[in-house]
Amino acid sequence: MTTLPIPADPTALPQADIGVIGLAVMGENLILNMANHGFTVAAFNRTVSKVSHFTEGRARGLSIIGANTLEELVGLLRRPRKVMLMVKAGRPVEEFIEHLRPLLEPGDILIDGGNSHPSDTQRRMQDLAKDGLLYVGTGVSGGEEGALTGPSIMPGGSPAAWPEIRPIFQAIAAKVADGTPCCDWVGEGGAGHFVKTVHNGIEYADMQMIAEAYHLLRDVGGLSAPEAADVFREWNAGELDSYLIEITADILGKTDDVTGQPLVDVILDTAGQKGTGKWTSVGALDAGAPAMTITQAVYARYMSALKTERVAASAVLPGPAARPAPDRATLVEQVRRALYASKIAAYAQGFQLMRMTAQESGWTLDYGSIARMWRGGCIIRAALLGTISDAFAAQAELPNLLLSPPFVAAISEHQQAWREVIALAALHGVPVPAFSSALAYYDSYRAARLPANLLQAQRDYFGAHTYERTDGPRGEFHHTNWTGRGGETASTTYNA
Ligand code: NBP
Repeated sequence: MTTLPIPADPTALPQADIGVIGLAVMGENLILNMANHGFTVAAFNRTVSKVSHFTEGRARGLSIIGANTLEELVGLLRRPRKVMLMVKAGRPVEEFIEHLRPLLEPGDILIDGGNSHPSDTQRRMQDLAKDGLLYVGTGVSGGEEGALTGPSIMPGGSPAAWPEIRPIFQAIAAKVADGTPCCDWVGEGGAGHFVKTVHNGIEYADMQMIAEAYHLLRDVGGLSAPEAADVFREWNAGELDSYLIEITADILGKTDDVTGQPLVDVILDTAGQKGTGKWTSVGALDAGAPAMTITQAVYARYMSALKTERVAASAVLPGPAARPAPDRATLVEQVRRALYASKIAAYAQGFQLMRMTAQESGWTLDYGSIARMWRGGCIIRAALLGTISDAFAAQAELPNLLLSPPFVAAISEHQQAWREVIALAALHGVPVPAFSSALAYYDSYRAARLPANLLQAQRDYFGAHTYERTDGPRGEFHHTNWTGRGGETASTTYNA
């Protein structure tokens, strides 16, 4: 990291409530949000020219003070000093911590508001505690607009930091209708960044499910983008009410200035990613949590990136014979129901993953509070989160959201359409990996008897991995000499 060798201003007084490093889209807008709420903010950026560009531009006339060096930034801060990093995750965060560490004193607070990996946050918190420094890893969701007008903020780390940063964070966070801020303490160590990671995993699933609904409307129903925009706008007035449905209606209604066609039709069908969906999936695999729909959404982006191969394969691989589609009104309503039911299953997976990881990590997560934090400001904000927060208020230890009475009722009302839409998609050759994995999750979770008895028999057959019997106590393992050629020795039993 290089900073210009401009000396710290010796006349600078410690007058700022917080320092923010990173003047890209998130940092700039968060700083403006803080200043708009009466806080004085010191600002710094690796490329120092961006500091004066900001203070002389968008920040002009506001309580925002530019710093040309880290020393100057630290010198501007009231004690305990609070420094928030809004930079690219990974190496940049590591380097800023290294540079700031000798400049800070015990009790000072370092906050990482980027999308860092929870295990990095956990490690950094433990390491900085050796110098008496408090560390907070916080998820910030809501993109550019949220950062400016009210994001959802999910802080975790050193608990002693929370009373110090709470007034700033809760002031700038989004508020739900009753005024509750979409920001509360999540838990120790990497808990805040973990919850943000799961938020992003759910976001991947939500976006993929919406894309599949659009694909069905387009390729089975024959709807144009503006027609689909009207459908999404209508859906947004009902139980699907959410930010992502709302912006989808806007996107589908937008015309390309160059061609005059719907803009969405001229956008190449390859999706990028910054990795948080993959982290959620890897975390789910590590925790043994079946977050199937979130993982399918990650795979769907990988598949979309194979554009050249897909185009070549489309000329070779046969699809199903053409068949009539249901009438438009029926299709639209069935897809709506399938989308809502799939969404419930995807959120259930995210909350199940959080519960399983929290147990392993020793965190006490408040799931109702997490749902409330996601009700405003963030990308997955949705009316559904109100029902989720109520479900945990009614039963804090709810093992799975699918079991909550309002969701039992919603799925029993929608499941027929859900099944028919997935069958229809298969018959028309339209891939719906998120919809179908969500239904598979639902059907697996409600199955009192899965075919894993056969898997276990196969494992015992070739590897003497033993099995438990339906007519015996749990934990009692048996081995069968299936072929008469094997011995009686069983393999060690463990879960891997
Ligand atoms: P970026 O993720 O694009 O990061 C830009 C900032 O990182 C700039 O200040 C840049 O300094 C600095 N930086 C880079 Br890039 N490489 C650096 C290095 N090697 N050493 C020091 N600084 C370096 O900005 P963003 O989109 O505002 O996101 C900031 C954080 O918030 C990220 O972790 C991101 O994942 C997270 N986030 C983003 C969004 C979003 O919607 N964009 C939403 C939620 C969370 P420079 O100006 O000198 O290049």
